[in-house]
Amino acid sequence: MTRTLIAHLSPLPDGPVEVAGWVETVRDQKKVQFVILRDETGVVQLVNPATRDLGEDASDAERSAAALTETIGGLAHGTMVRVSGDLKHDERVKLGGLEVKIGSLTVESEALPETPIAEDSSLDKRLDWRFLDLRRPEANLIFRVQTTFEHALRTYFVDNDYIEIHTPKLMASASESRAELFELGYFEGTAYLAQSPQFFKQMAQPAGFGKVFEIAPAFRADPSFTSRHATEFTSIDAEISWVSSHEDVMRMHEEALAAAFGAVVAKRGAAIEEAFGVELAVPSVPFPRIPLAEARRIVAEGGYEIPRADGDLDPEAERRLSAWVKANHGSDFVFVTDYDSTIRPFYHMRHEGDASLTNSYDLLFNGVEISTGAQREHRVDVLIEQAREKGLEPEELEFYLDFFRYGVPPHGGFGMGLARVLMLMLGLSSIRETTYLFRGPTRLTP
Ligand code: AMO
Repeated sequence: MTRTLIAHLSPLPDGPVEVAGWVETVRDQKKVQFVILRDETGVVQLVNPATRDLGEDASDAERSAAALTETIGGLAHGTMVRVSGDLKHDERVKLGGLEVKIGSLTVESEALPETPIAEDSSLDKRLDWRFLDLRRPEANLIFRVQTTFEHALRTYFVDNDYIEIHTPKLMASASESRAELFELGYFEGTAYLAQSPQFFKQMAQPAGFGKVFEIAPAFRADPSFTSRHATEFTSIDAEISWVSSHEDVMRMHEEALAAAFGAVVAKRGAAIEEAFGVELAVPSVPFPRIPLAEARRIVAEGGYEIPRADGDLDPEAERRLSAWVKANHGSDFVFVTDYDSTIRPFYHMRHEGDASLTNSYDLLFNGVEISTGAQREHRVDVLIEQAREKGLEPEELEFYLDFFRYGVPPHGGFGMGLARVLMLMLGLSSIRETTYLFRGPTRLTP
């Protein structure tokens, strides 16, 4: 008989079934035993009439029933078992109105009797035992939501004629700030882990690919221990040709997000509300757009002083701006646009006629930055000048600068952290919860 997933038991008629999963609890009573069995889809109650204290003249059937009783009585939490039995619908059973009467039970893999984590374990301890932590249905749901979200994004990109690319994660130079660069020995020389597919997704533009996307790891040697930073994270990147400004990028970005949220709400909305108490809505587009200068004003008028008046919004300012946007525009999302060129990388295009501002944006969702996007500078002479201004040596960037010497369409794109989107979507407090295996300054295992 083939195994039935626990969530698929309910519509089946009473009769023989096989289920498999891990033991949550055993209630071993004198005359009857109950096992709560969980698999990746749900829980079901198993029942076995106990057979004990056999006399000398017990039959073979009685002896095997007694052996089954003993096995069940000794099952530790987490033990993986396969069970054949009889499904019976019974309204009196609190757990889903059904139970399986055990016919035979095979222990496939025993668990040690003491589970190393409990419900009240610290997040760090849970991450030490991530494979056990992930057995929680809420944790399982996070990654089902992630799957739906990513799938919907991919569908959006594919339906809109994007090409999916896979760019190398070993690089000869930095692509973002040099301060956050992982360096590693590479035969006789040095290589760096890609901080972003920035240069290579841009390369797809002179390559004539038009629209590209990538969902892949990015690495940052960021020593911080905040709830939103990891040293390795999954980055969702897109880059498109023939944009007139960052407005074209934002339009594509919000459309992709609305489509992906739509899919998550439709497929997982009810489960999300039940597990996390979050009533997820499909965001309406366009998202509000607020130039950074105005965002700073709004935050200042609200009584908060940004640490560096000409710098980026800090986390508190992001929270305050998002609260203002929610109150005044009813949106959980906001594009903060037109960043000063002093706080943007050399490859961002600057405003025509005002080089102090860039054609760029950050996207905030529920108070936290989830993405950066921009139109890129595609005029090679301007690009070289901007690189020099940022203290970069054009010689180090020759391979990148070559992309702009043989014809390149105006282009732009964005990078977005997957774990951050999920954290904010589900109202969780750290990307450690929404990353399958978190990597930080002091965490390289499991
Ligand atoms: P940026 O550096 O702003 O832009 O990164 C884009 C998005 O990636 C996520 N992110 C991170 N997530 C977890 N841990 C980190 N250490 C981390 N660093 C970044 C955030 C962030 O908004 N090349 C540009 C994008 C572009 O212009 O296309 C870039 O990488 O969600």
